[in-house]
Amino acid sequence: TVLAIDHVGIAVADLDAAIEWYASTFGLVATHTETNEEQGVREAMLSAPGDAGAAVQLLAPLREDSAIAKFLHRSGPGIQQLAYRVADVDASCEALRAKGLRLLYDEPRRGTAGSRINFVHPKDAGGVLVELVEPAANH
Ligand code: CMX
Repeated sequence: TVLAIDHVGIAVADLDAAIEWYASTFGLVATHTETNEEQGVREAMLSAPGDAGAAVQLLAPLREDSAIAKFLHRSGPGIQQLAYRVADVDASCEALRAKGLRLLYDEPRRGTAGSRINFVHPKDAGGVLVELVEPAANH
């Protein structure tokens, strides 16, 4: 069961330039930045000041062979993923597998701020790369 829309992920070429652009254009504030070597990204979570709702996640590639670098080469900058927050990512993956959807990883991997994540293949989710996020606070 989905608890909330956690974030929308946007692929960008230059993280610092994008953080500055979102701040000066829309007034969004970076609340967290992080490097995730396994995912090959530098990332930032942005929110409107005082808003605890869904975040905008900026994703910049660390390496040419990363998913974000491939996305940028194919599609250019833009929305790369939609992330749903779930209470139990293992249970959610099992339920979706039982419906015949392909999950990208056999076991959840580490996402933002120690969360546990997995992805539904975009071809099984209406053309949208869907991320499932179990926040770290649940452990
Ligand atoms: N959204 C929608 N469709 C996408 C997509 C995306 N982000 N990425 C690829 N696709 C489409 C492609 O256009 C392609 O469609 P066609 O066959 O019609 O051309 C199809 O999916 C399959 O493409 P592919 O070349 O087989 O697969 P890719 O090598 O592009 O990999 C994916 C796609 C989703 C498996 C890969 O991006 C992946 O493993 N993603 C998960 C990890 C990730 O995105 N990490 C970065 C974020 C980290 C984080 O959030 O913490």
